[in-house]
Order: sequence, then C-alpha cells, then structure tokens
Amino acid sequence: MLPSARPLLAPAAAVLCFWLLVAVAEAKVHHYKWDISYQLKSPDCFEKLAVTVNGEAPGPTIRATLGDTIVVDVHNKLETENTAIHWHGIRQIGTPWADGVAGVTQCPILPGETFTYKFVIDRPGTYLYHAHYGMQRVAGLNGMIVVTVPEGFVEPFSYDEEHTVLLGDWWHKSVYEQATGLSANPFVFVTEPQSLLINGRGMFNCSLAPSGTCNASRPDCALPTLFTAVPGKTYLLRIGSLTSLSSLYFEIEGHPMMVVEADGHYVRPFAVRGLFIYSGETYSVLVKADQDPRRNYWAASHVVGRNPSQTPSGKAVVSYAFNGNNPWMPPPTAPPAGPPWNNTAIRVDQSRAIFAHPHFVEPMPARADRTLLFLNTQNRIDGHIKWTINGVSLMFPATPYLVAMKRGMKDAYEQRPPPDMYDHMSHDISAPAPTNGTVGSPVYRLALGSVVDVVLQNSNMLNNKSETHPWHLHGHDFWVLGYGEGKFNPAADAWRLLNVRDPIMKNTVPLHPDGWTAVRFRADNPGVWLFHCHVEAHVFMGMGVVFEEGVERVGRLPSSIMGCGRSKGLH
Ligand SMILES: *[C@@H]1O[C@H](CO)[C@@H](O)[C@H](O)[C@H]1NC(C)=O
Ligand SMILES: *[C@@H]1O[C@H](CO)[C@@H](O)[C@H](O)[C@H]1NC(C)=O
Ligand SMILES: *[C@@H]1O[C@H](CO)[C@@H](O)[C@H](O)[C@H]1NC(C)=O
Ligand SMILES: *[C@@H]1O[C@H](CO)[C@@H](O)[C@H](O)[C@H]1NC(C)=O
Ligand SMILES: *[C@@H]1O[C@H](CO)[C@@H](O)[C@H](O)[C@H]1NC(C)=O
Ligand SMILES: [Cu+2]
Repeated sequence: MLPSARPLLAPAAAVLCFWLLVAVAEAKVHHYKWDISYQLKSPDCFEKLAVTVNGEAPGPTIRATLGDTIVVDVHNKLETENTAIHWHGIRQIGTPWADGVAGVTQCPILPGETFTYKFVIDRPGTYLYHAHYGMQRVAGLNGMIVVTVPEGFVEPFSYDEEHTVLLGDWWHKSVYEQATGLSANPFVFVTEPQSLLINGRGMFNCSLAPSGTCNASRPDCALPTLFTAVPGKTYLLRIGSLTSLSSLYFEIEGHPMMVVEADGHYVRPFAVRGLFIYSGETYSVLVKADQDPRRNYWAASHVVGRNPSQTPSGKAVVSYAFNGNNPWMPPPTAPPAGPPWNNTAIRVDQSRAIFAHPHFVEPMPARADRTLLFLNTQNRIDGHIKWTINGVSLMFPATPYLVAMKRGMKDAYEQRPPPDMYDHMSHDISAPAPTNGTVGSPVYRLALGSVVDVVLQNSNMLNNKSETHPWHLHGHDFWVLGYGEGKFNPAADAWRLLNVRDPIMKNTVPLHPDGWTAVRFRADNPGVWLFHCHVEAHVFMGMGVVFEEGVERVGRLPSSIMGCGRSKGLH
C-alpha cells in the first residue's frame, strides 16, 4: 500500500522519484493514429470549416496513467496547410523535440506528411493539446489529456465519477482572415468571438447570420448535457480552457465548486461559486450533487476582462438522474449572468487563493540565480502593431531553434541576447507604448540547473488600456511567487509580497491588467522552450520569448523534426 500523503517539504527530487517509482511498474503504451483535416462543422449552429482530428473538433480525450508512453502518428491531410501539435503541460523530459512548436522544436508537418510524437507522461493531472502552427489552434484542433494516478495511490480527495469540461471561444471568420488583419496596415483586430463553446458546442443566434449559413436545429449545436448527476454523489470536473482570446468565468447554477488541482498540481482545497480560468489553464473541481433533483441546472461560461456584449455566454445543462426528471428539459430558471466583467480585483483574489496542497509542497529554491523583468508593450513597428517584450517582438526563424542551437548554426537565429530588464526606474506603465522596438529571433540562454525568476510586467496598450495575458511556459512548471498591482519594484516588492512557503506550481499563469506576476523555475530540462502569452492573437503579434538550457545535453535529434530553413539538407 502506498502512502496517500507526503511529508511536508520533501526534497523536489524525492517527489519526482516517488512519482516515477509508483509509475514504473505497469507503464503502458497508448498508440493513436490521427488524420488532421478540414471538415464542415457547426459547433454553434453556424457552418464553418474546422481543423479536425479524425473528423472531430475538439479531438478525442487522451487518457493515460502516470508513467505511460503516448505515441501519436499525426497525418497532415490539410492539403495546403502545415501543422504541429503541442502537448500542453507535458514537460517532455528527455524528448524536447516532441514539444510540437513549429519554429522552436520542429519544422512544421507538411501536407501529406506523417510525423510521430512519442513521449512519457511524468505527472498525473489534467493537460491539453492543441495546434502550435501559426494561429491554427483557433480553427478547432484541440483537446484534453487526462492522466490518472496509478493503482494504489490515494489522491488527497475523493469522488464518485469524473467528467471533462473543455472551454473555448469561436469565430465565424477563418484563421486566415484573422491573421491577415493582424498583420495588416492599418491593423484589423480579430474582434470579439461570436460564441463560447463548452465541450465543443455553443449556440449562435441564427437570425443574425446570412441565410443558409446557420441552422439552429442541427444536432451539433444542441444544448449539451455536461453530466447527469446521481443525488448525493460527488463529481470531479477536469476543466481546461483553450480559448483564443477570452478569459472566462465558469459556473454551475446552485453548485459551488471545491478547487483541488491546478495545472496538474494538488492545491490546498478552496471553495468558489464559479471559477475564473485563463487560456492554457486547467483545474479540477469537486461538485456535490446536493440540489433538488427534480429539475436541471445551468452550467455557463462567461467572458470576463473584455466587454462581453458581443459574446453570449456558453451554456450547458447539468441534469439529475431522478425518476420523473426529464434530462432534456432546459432549466426552469434564467441562465446565470456571471460576475461583473470589469471587476479585476475579484479575479486577482482567486489567483491569490491558490496554494500547494500541504502534503504536496514542492520545495522551492530559496533564491534565484537570475532575474528577468519582462515588460510587455504594444509597439508600432514599420507601421504594423506588434507586441514586444523588453522591446523585442518574437518571430520564429526559418530553422527551428532546437536544431539550429544543437547543431551550432549561428546564422540561423539572432545571436545578440535579448535584454534581461527594461528600464523599470523610469518607464511609465500607464503611458501608451513607445514607438521603438524591433522584430527579432533572439534567445535567453539559461545556465543548466540555474534558478530563474521572471516578473511579468503589464502596461497600457496603444489604446491606453491594460489587458489580461495568460503566460504559458513550455518544458517546465514554475512556482507562482505572487501577483501585484502597478509596477513591480525590485527593491521593495522583491521578497516582501512573495509566497515562498507553499507556492503552487503551474505552467500557465495570468498577468492581470495594470499589474505584475512573479514566477520562479529551475532551468533543468535540456532543450529550447517557448514562454508566451496564450492569447493566440498576441503570440502571433510577437508576445513571447525563447529560453534555451543545456542544449548540448539534448540527445540525438530525430531527423523528422528537420527539413526546413537551414536544416533542409539534414532531413
Ligand atoms: C436573435 O436575434 C434577433 C434579431 O436581432 C432578436 O430579435 C432575437 O431576440 C434574438 N434571439 C435571441 C434568443 O437572443
Ligand atoms: C436544419 O437541420 C435539420 C437537422 O439536421 C434538418 O432537418 C433541416 O432540414 C435543416 N434545415 C435547413 C434549412 O437546412
Ligand atoms: C464596470 O462597468 C460598468 C458599466 O458597464 C461601470 O458602471 C462600472 O463602474 C465598472 N466597474 C469597474 C470596477 O470598473
Ligand atoms: C526607446 O528608445 C530610446 C532611445 O533610443 C531608449 O532610451 C528607450 O529605452 C527605448 N525604449 C524601449 C522600450 O526600448
Ligand atoms: C492613460 O491612462 C492612464 C491611467 O491608466 C492615465 O493616467 C493617462 O492620463 C492616460 N493617458 C492618455 C494619453 O490618455
Ligand atoms: Cu497576451
């Protein structure tokens, strides 16, 4: 029998060894064959071409147990479009070439080609996958990865059944139209989404669409049943957001949620009426079926942080299995309206309520070897609007970084290191951005094994407003040190406000409007890793950075990741 609880402050290595020991006994290989193709879909009743996995959008949920190996043969049948798939939250320890970021860890998968991803799952929890080529994620290629704990391991909570909840937002314009507008001069923003999707379904008001494009009677956009509850039972909902733009609030009418997991890490349980969730995040929550079982209840997602007047809430139904209750009846009440969209303080409060579960604290190094202060600004560069980090707007080189750096191709990417800091003494974060800034492909080279602090600093955009940016780190989890308002002051804020006792580890963290977010990670995973805003339009406009650590220690690169840029001859 294995212990259900870990002693407080066990060394990190021991925690990792523990998981691997538990895992190694019965590891399985899960082999998938995926055809990626465009199909006509009507997720919100409006008919549109979507990128699908074996004809489905979202794709199938990958289910595995800790220690298992996942093998996915991805056959690109898009005809005129490349692809690549990222396994979001999987650290790819020892397999940095399987991270699936076209331009960083591999060449894109060309039409007609098959590329095989193979990696080991080294943590239990809830993860995601999605396209990582241009803005393709927005076109529908996404799904969830559920990793269960091995037989005998007891989680720090219990439940009767589990269900997945994948949240998204949806546009009627194609990804190409969106990308063209973002690159244009004058700039055309993607606009607000037409619909919010819950498990791939939404409901657009067809009387607003041109005739023949939208049919409210299609079964694909029928009001989805999230799950059917048996009175008295407890349900674990694994909730993930892969929105392109929207920050969300997810709630189930009359059913508070107990948050127990975040990005694959157990949290000190806390109750919420509804959950704020940012693109790239996952949470598990417990829901007790303790309400009147003779009726159904609304589940709903709402846009927060941006004006939701153009985007109706996403809706689904939680029904009760109870004699006489009709599971198909819409709830008798009006759908919940959600919290005020412009109340930033309540969102920051939730962020600050997330700590590691006391039995699963992964001890954090006491101090960093290097501190990076990352200021985001919107800049006008050659007439185009770009996002920059410390004045640099990221554009991937033609040769994937991993190949270029491992093979020492110094002319394949920018050699000049990007700045560790911005001018934090004199920069005014409430002033719209400066006009200087460059587009480039530099890399932050981190010493292998070193401890790195990153403070993400928000500022006002060209419209003099500040937005939410969920930042996602590939290849690592980071400790969340804290959130602050205004401008981070290294002298005053550095250690005063930061939680060093039981910080949660995550792979995605919100940077709230007009504020800063501080994280710490150990650069101990040889490879080249993207760190970026998970808003698809923002990363497309350059809002990201690239980290390299120990690339010389990376094993032999598979030739399947090569074949583009200067790696053409290496294929
Ligand atoms: C759909 O849009 C039409 C036209 O604006 C409006 O009259 C109607 O009330 C809308 N229906 C719903 C359910 O919102
Ligand atoms: C709308 O969809 C329903 C269900 O698939 C179908 O029976 C009906 O013919 C469609 N209406 C139109 C106008 O295409
Ligand atoms: C939110 O917006 C409403 C109007 O939609 C306004 O009355 C209110 O003052 C705003 N609240 C905050 C906190 O900005
Ligand atoms: C913009 O350029 C000026 C003058 O070269 C420089 O002082 C300032 O630091 C730059 N700002 C940014 C954000 O790069
Ligand atoms: C921009 O907004 C800030 C508050 O965030 C305000 O102090 C400043 O005056 C505004 N500047 C402009 C040019 O509107
Ligand atoms: Cu962003």
